[in-house]
Amino acid sequence: MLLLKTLVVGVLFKAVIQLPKVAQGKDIDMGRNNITILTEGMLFKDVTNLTSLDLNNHKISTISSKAFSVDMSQLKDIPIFWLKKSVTKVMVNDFNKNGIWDVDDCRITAEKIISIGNIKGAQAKEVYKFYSENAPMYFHTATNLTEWLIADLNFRDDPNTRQLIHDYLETWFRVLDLDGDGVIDQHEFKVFWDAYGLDPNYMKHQFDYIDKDKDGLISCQELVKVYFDYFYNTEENANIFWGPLKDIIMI
Ligand SMILES: [Ca+2]
Ligand SMILES: [Ca+2]
Ligand SMILES: [Ca+2]
Repeated sequence: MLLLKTLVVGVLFKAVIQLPKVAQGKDIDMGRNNITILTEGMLFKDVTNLTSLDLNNHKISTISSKAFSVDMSQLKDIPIFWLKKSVTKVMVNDFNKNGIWDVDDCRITAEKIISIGNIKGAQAKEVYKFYSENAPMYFHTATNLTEWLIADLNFRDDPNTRQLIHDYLETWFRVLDLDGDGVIDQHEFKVFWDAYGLDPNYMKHQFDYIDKDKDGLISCQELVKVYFDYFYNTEENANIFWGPLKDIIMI
């Protein structure tokens, strides 16, 4: 099995080097859940799952996990940085590992926030209520990542949703402001960061990135601004709202 993996990955490396469209991403790190995009049609997360590779067509035809596969033919005009951010947020939020960010994941998030934040009673109920409601329709209906991403993009581009998202974020801010003093401090931010299982090495970077006025606290306005940037901005920057971006390798 090990030999097969070595062989397949060796072939993949060769293919990556030979193909003209190599872009984005640094390398294929076997120890992490990286994402690979095939311009021909698929995106998936873990190269150790590859079982065969059709070199003539530059296609990987068999993978044991299709959790994060994406039909790129339907996402051709998507800026790659936005795609990276979007897939990263889905992977971070996909607690039940079905390849999309769905309402079940939202409920699991609530449980994690409540547990890690040691939240009790009525406040815990509020957290659960927030995460159980408010999800856009495609959190209920999307059946795969391609559908989810297209719906997310449409949701983003709908002029009517901007205010909705703004209101949603204000409510979310109050949920994350555990002691209700109107700001998110480092302890409260750590509850958020840990609940999503994000890499602790990047927490301070992102806290400081959100804390634009450098008073050591995150205001509602600061949080909304940075979340909006993550969702709407396609230009590359240092915003890692959902933790470090997953590597994407275009072949
Ligand atoms: Ca899920
Ligand atoms: Ca607070
Ligand atoms: Ca601040």
